[in-house]
Amino acid sequence: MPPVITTHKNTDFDALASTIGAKILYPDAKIVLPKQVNPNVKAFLSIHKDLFDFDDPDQIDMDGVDQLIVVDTNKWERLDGVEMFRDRKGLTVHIWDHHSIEGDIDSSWSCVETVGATITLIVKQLQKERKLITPIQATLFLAGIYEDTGNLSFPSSTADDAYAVAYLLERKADLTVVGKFLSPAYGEKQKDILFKILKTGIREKIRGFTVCFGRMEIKGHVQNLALVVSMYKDIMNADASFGIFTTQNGKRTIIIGRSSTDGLDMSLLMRSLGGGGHPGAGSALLKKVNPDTVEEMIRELINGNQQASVQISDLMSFPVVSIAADAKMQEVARLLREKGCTGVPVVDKDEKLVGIISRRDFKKIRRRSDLKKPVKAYMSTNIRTIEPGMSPGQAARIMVRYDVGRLPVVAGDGRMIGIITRSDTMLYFYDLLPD
Ligand SMILES: [Mn+2]
Repeated sequence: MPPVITTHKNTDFDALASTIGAKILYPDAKIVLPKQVNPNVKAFLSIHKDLFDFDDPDQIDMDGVDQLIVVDTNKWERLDGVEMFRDRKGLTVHIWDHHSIEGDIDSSWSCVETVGATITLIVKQLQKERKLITPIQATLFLAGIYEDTGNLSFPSSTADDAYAVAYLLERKADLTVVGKFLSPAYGEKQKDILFKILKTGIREKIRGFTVCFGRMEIKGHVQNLALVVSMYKDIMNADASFGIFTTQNGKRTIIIGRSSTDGLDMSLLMRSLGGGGHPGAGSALLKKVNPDTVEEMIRELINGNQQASVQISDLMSFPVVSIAADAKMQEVARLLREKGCTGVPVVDKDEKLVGIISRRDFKKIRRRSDLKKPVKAYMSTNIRTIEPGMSPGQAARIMVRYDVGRLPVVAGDGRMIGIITRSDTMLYFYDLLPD
């Protein structure tokens, strides 16, 4: 009996490509696609369907099947049309997947690696077995990698994904076709919604982030709402945007979030609302809620979910070398020499930050006796500081905007509790932090 290849509901390009790729590895297998596929995949299939060998599930004798190949997922609940296999005795299951989250499908063999796309793993195997890939197959496989890795720009992308891309281009993958099917449909409906929320939405500062909220009642099914929310964020030049869409007279509310800052993790935020997603994108579906309440919940989550992501307090150095405001300039000179630094923060008796004194300030010294004068006479009081709960991204932005290499970290009561330098933030961005 032929094996069956299947994949997850709301099939995306990676999932579709992986079924076609798997069919080359398991030539006599039949492909069973879920009923629900993503809109852009549907558009692709409407043109290419005959070129690929899909099977009508009704035409397959499912009773005789003793091997199942699952690609791009490892959870039963994400499959569709293969329920009869769930408790089948003697069924051999192979899994090809790139999701690190553990699923509930027991496999006798699996190829699971955390690469950007499942099709990357399959392409690697095809290459190893020297299987022929046609230009159209190469095009579909490339679309799979590009969609899941954001054209190799998402942090989940790996060298293996890039090698697979190179190989597929060599096999004549067509970038024009890839671009055409990956650029999502932005139509009249989406445009109307975008214009409406641009007009009625609100933009505000929450915990230092620019966040905007757009709300709308929608009728019927609208595709690609996520694209609208993403464009909304870009046009408003915000760190994050939320679309709160109600349907059927408030029976259902879908919340879609997009974030372009590491300080606002959409997957954490949406998980708190019962949904999920990635750090940059997430969504949740709520029943019978007031949009006002939803907005308020999101505000509270943003204000409260600081512990989730890396904060300045995780990166800063402390204790900080500092000097008292009434210390003499000659003491400063000695301290700078000893510590080999270019400047030190100045604090008052209560450890409150009052200024910063650096080598430059010594230029203001005219005669020797000036060295006996107190630091507060020479220090600069125009200081940029940062709060411990802010994100490394915010620190980097302040450093770039004001051209400063170090930021004192000041707690709510004005006490200086640490300092963060350019190299601390660089370490964070280059992932050199110890776990
Ligand atoms: Mn995938």
